[in-house]
Amino acid sequence: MKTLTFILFIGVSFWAYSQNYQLPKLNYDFNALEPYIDEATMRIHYEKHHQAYVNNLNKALQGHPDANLPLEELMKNISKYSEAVRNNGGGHYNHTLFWEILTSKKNTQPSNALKSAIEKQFGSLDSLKNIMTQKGLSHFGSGWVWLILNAEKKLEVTSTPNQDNPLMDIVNPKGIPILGIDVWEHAYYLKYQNKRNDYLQNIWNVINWEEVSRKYEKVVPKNIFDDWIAIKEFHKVMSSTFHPAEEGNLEPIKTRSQELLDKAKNLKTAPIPAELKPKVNLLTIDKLIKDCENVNRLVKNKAKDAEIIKVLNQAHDTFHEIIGQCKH
Ligand code: MN3
Repeated sequence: MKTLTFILFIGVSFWAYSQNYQLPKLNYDFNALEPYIDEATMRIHYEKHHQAYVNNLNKALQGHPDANLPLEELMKNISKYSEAVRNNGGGHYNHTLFWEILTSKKNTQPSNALKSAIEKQFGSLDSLKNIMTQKGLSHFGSGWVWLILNAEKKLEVTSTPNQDNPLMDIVNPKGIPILGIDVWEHAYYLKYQNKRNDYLQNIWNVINWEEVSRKYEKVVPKNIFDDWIAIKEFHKVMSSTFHPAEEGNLEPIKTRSQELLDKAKNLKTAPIPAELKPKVNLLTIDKLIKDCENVNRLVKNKAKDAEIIKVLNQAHDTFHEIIGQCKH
């Protein structure tokens, strides 16, 4: 009996070991994306198509020394591997990302950082949706439409054939995908038949912008100035007075010392973003206000330039102390 248990144990372990790549858990029910993506499509797409990519990838890499590599690593050097690894590894990666960026939650929105990057690159969120929809419509045959961060970490809309993706070394332009739309017929045909346009219009109702934002911020770390408006405004005045002063031009600080002080005081009265609140030491903000009062007083009293520079330096150091606190 013991021997049998042991053999079973070895058997099961070996089976588990050989299944290096696994179907990821779906965070919602098959019917959660109705009516935009129907239950039957979701079930077949996930249980049959995605499962087949996983199984075939495991088969294609059986006994291969790279059979345990993280999926992203495989993608980056995909030219080293067989066609089967390319198609099924790509299929596994692409669908894993696809499930993550879909949600039943209504009206999710891009974070401030992603929103401003989208507006900078495409004008507006609506115009990005349009560009991606058009890209999907004009893509011939099976493939994917992507929102990527390219080599310059700028947002770009691209498409790839079959199960290729922008991480692959054979794809141009390369980048890190933060949103991918499956335009294979298996993604929409049961509900939409040949009407790819209707599918592409409707999918925006179930895009998880919170998850897309997380993916964006993994690549482009958040700048504290994005959310803390008061420090952004203080920084504007500080940098356009301090840097000229460093080069011997005190005109800006002499005309704006009152403004600098007001912006410092504003740090105390305007709200600090919730995630930064526990980090920022309010005593340091008091210190900054004091430093700026000193600068302003010396300017008003027409003190010597050297004295003004000395206190302005102090204010600049205190400002960086606050920035440092935010980063820890
Ligand atoms: Mn698919």
